[in-house]
Amino acid sequence: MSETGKFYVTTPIYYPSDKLHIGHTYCTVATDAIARYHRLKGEQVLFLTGTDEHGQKIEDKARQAGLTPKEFVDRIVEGPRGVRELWKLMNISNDRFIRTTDDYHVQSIQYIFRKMHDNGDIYKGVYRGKYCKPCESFWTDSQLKDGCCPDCGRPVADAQEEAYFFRLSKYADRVRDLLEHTDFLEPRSRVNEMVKNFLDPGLEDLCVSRTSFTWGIPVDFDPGHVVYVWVDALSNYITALGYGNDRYHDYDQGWWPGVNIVGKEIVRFHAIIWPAMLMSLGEPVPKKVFGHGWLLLDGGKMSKSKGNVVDPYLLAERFGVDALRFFLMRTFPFGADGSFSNELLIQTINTDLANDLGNLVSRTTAMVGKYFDGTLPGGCREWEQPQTCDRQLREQAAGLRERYRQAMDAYAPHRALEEVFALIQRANKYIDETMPWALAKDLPGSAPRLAHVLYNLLEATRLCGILLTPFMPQSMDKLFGQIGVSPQQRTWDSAGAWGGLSETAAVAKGENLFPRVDVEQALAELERAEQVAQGSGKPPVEVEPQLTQPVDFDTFCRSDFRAVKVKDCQRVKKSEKLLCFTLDDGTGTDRQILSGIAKYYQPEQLVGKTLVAIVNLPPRKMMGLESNGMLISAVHTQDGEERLNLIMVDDAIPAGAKLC
Ligand code: ME8
Repeated sequence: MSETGKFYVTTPIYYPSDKLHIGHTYCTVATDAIARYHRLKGEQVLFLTGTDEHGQKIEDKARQAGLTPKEFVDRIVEGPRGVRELWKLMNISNDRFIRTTDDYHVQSIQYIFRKMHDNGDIYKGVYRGKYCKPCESFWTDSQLKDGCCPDCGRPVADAQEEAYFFRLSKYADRVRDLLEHTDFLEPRSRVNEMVKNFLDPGLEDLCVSRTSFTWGIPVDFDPGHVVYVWVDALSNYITALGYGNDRYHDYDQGWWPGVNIVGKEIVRFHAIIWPAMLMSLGEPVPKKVFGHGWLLLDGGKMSKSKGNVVDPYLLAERFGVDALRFFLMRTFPFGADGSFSNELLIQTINTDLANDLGNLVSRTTAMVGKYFDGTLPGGCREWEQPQTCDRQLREQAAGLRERYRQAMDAYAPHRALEEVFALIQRANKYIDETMPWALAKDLPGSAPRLAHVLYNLLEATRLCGILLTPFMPQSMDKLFGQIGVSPQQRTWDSAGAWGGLSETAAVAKGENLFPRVDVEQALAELERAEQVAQGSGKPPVEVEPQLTQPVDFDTFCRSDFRAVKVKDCQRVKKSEKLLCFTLDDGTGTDRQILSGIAKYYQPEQLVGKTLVAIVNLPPRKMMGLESNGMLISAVHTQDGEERLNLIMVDDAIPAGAKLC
């Protein structure tokens, strides 16, 4: 049966300090698959992601880039190849995207801070301790590892300033109870880490405001202070529902508590500070915090500073979005660390997608086409004397949805996929056992048995397709098209029983869903693409697509292009766009051309330059002035902005020279 009810799930909100890498993508894809799974079951889902945009690190980076912090984060969040574009590319189905610079969030944070202050949980004191700037984390001496930040291993700095403190210590017992006696935090191994590393040594009160930088949310009753970035960031999970603001009203509609999916290094914030904040506010703690593992590269966590970032754009463009999504979920047990490599990615695509799933689909659809013209005869669903292999296939399929459900509910998408692939492998074995091509030799007498075998294969494929949809939505849509599955036959309910596919579905072998990847070639291509991306360090340039319609040669030759030298250039009064050029075109009479390029050039820059113009266009009037020709320039788009450059030629080319 479909499930009803509300399911609210979140990813962490990402720091827009650098480009996102495949590790960030891992977490978002996993949360997306979980959200899609709950939607498939018929639940109402609210899926939140976003960006965490305040803090000293961002302020410093913006300064280095010569931008204001807001301009800096806008670029990374909204700009080309930014955060939003990446999630769109990866087909992430978030219902909401929060930026901590959004006005409603700012309003809520001030409300939250004030509320905790007014109830006596926030007080003023002096902060003395160590601060790790890259991690935006305060540490006590006892928490440091070899005098350095225990998270990133980098040096920490002494810090002392007037600050507000949150009475975290007051909530130590309740948090311990929550961790030890409920299944609030999973996997369970993370509970032991929290208890041993943070609760057993004793929880100290937490410094929750700063005065030494300004890029944060001001404490409204003491504006010299900005709210500690983690208090600001963690609250996003409720401010995005409308807690403390009027923008949304979902908090009051029963969407909280939800499930927070996070990486293991930020479990500390989510499993200790976050529930304590909620307790102070008198609000329920999350239903669950799930701390997934890291994707490692060469044994270390991916990070830009280590120079081993793997660009999700390049990987998705080379291998396909669904193949990348699938690989991330299939290969790495969600709660544990895993070693990422391009070889492993290609191997998974070739083995699971091209060989197992791809072959099952292409062989089955090809045989239905070849032996039955794409439509099986009615009555093929059942067979009066099922053979052992028929029974085994159906039995394995029968329990699949339940095994898959258990795995997904335990936040083990890798296990859910393992179950689906076990059926795919069983179905491929069924082809070898039943040998449809041998049955086809005895047609038409063998038609009923052959049709039954092919029906079983289509039906097993349909069931797998439904359960793979949360992981590879676009490809499964194509697959359903090929095996003739209607929308009613793609539902969770219909995945629970054998025989949902209509016997006479229209089957059509289509494009190869998952082409095999040539390992050597793909690795070489990837390396080149990575070199280009890193070498330029800039977002790629976009140019207009080339016209394909030919122009006949004589027409082209009638265009008269000449070198022209700029004698004078002025802005046209009352026009923001136009420059008026006086040009030497070699005829001895000045030529006047108007060009809409004022936004790209100062007039005085152009005097004395030799440009290219087409000189035999009919005269045109603009702003009361006559223009005789057109200057030629090159246009492209970069950083989302259109750029224009006039074509300038060597001074050795005299005014009036014909260009051909
Ligand atoms: O932590 N493998 O943001 P963030 C797996 N703004 N996951 C990885 C990873 C890797 N190699 N690298 C990063 C923050 N992640 C805060 C969150 S939430 C209120 C505030 C995961 O951009 C990481 O574990 O540094 C985290 O869950 C997420 O990416 C965002 O990291």
